[in-house]
Amino acid sequence: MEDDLFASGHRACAGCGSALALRHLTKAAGKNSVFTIATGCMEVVSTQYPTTAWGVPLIHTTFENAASVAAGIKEALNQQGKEDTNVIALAGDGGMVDIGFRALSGSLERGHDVLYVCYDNGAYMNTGVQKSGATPFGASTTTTPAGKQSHGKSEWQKNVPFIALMHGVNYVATASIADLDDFKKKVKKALEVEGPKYIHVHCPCPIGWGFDTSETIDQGRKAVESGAWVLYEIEDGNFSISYKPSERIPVKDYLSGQKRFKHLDEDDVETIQDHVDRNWEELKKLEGLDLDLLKLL
Ligand SMILES: Cc1ncc(C[n+]2csc(CCOP(=O)(O)OP(=O)(O)O)c2C)c(N)n1
Ligand SMILES: [Mg+2]
Repeated sequence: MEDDLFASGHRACAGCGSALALRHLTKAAGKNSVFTIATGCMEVVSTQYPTTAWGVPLIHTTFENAASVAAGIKEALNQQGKEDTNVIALAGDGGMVDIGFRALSGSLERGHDVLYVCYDNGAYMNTGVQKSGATPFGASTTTTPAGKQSHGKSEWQKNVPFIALMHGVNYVATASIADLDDFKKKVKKALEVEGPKYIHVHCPCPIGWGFDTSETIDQGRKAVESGAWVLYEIEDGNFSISYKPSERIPVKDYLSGQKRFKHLDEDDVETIQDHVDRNWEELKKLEGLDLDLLKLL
């Protein structure tokens, strides 16, 4: 039995995909791990003094510097001869893709032996569902509200896994709470790799996305089955898709179950379907290619 190092009794909402991700991330990483966590839902729900859900050491950083603090911890542990302790920097999409991006980039560049994990619930959920660089196109958020003039967010997502790769990172992966075995396998594999590594895990949020709390896994699965979220890994520059649905379901089946997309008209859905199709075809072309090329200047 794996230890439960992110214990129940925390204050996450029912059906929280991010809490599930943390539970399995900590299980996969094991006891000999130190975490940093940026401000965000997962920190807020798990660390109210004098309680904690954490069975491993955790430092709550500011919103923007989970990656830098993790880098400092790693170097300090090395000085103490504790090279084999896993150091993991954790942040939400706001904290990793946007506001902590500079710290992430600097830490990746310096090459610290740290695993960076972004739990991506698609918006700044803790402060009331503001859009982030990871919010999908068309999603209604409190800062991209759908209405007469707006069909939700008008930009596509920022591709941080590939940006991480281009820093020279030797292990990059995407994951989803819809496939926890795949996620845990990737965490374990990443922790075996020397140097920086990056995992981006897709975590449906019932409150921000607008679906019933019983549907979290189902929403995550529909994202993967439609190709709206693609599971892949890049090991030493070798790209591979981790799961290929025998037949992708229409992206409409994924979008239609969520209130954040309910305003989309047929043209919007077609635009998203075209984008998903193109993304899928382009990613398939990368299989078998050596993406080390992307790391060269
Ligand atoms: C510099 C700074 N700006 C803004 C905030 C307010 N703030 C706290 S949590 C949060 C949202 C976090 O979003 P994300 O990283 O996506 O995590 P989530 O809450 O979605 O889990 C914001 C904006 C802050 N704490 N510090
Ligand atoms: Mg978020």
